[in-house]
Amino acid sequence: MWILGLKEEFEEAKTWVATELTFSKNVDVNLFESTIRILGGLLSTYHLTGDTLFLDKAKDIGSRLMPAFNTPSKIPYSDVNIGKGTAHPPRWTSDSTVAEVTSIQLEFRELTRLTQDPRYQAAVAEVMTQVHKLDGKLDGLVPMFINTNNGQFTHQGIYTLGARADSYYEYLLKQWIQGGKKENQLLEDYLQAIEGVKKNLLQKSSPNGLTFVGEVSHGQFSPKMDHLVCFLPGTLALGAHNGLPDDHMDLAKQLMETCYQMYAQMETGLSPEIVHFNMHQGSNRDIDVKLADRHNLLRPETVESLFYLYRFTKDHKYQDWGFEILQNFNKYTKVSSGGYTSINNVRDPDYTSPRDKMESFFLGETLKYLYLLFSDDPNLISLDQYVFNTEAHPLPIWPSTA
Ligand code: DMJ
Repeated sequence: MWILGLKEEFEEAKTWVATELTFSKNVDVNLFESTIRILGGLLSTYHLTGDTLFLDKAKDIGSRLMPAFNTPSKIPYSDVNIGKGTAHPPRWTSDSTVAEVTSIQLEFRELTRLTQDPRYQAAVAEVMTQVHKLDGKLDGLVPMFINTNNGQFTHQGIYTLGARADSYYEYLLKQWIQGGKKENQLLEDYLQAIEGVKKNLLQKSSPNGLTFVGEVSHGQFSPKMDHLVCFLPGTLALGAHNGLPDDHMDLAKQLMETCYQMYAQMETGLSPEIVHFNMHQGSNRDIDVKLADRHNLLRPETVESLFYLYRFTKDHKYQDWGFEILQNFNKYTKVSSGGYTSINNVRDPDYTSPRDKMESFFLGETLKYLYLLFSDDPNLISLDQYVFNTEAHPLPIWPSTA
């Protein structure tokens, strides 16, 4: 609301935060989701407005999430009771998700900088140090699960840039940027991972030669790509903007085209959750969608990447693609009583099968990135001053102390 200039609505929401938002509740929350959405949102709003109400609330939720790190390995549990101060893994396992434990760092590091309490940063830095040293990576690519008792990767052998691993890669680069590009280990792990992507996961589809990022499962390549992977063009472009190799930008542009095609080639012009690319000579279409994968959850990754690509290249085709996507969200997911909904089927314009569910990331990310994509003001959340957390909440790049 603040970024979009909705000042009246913002004041109303602020009153709600001041009078209604309380975290002393006997409720289990997910550490990752609460960090990126609530802690990240509060920290960001504090920076944009300068209002200490939001910092106080950020400190409150941040400290209530800390019991998650009390594990034998110091790799955090997935769930915390923010009222009782107890934490636990999901009922069926003692594993946590790799993307979840490695995508809370921007927020807790910032909380330490603002509060001067070193415990937040120390807890999340310990996770990065351990993950850096672990065996079981494939050329810098990480498995999807990590055990909270022994700190080792589990269910090894599957490598993806999609669900459960995605934002590990995003936060390597973004922590390096947040900290003023000094933490070399983060940069090295990021660069190695991108080489790992090129070597193991990158292929071209048939007949049109779209570059895509597949998965490796126990040594076998699978041409499966989650919509979640579409964060990667934006992240690669951000890296190139920060001095990383030019070929990262070339790859960003190729993958951006592919992510756009995941929308454009569907009957509704909206991407499904997962696609499979054809690699056989003579296939007549590049993209297949399995019945179970035809849903669209209003996810942000493609429009997020379009925003980065437009900011850095000024090529208007990225705005045009984003506008097409927005029009299709309006056509197929807008609800007459207000709001938008996830749909079950992007392949049938006459039977999209609405779910009656709108994820908060549609407002926090998808619409915010579309707004920023259509703005021609490079200073509206300058990418040289801010780094977006994985829920699209801008946090400041730390001022240089040198
Ligand atoms: C968001 O919560 C974040 O962007 C996360 O990194 C991935 N999943 C959703 C959006 O798709």
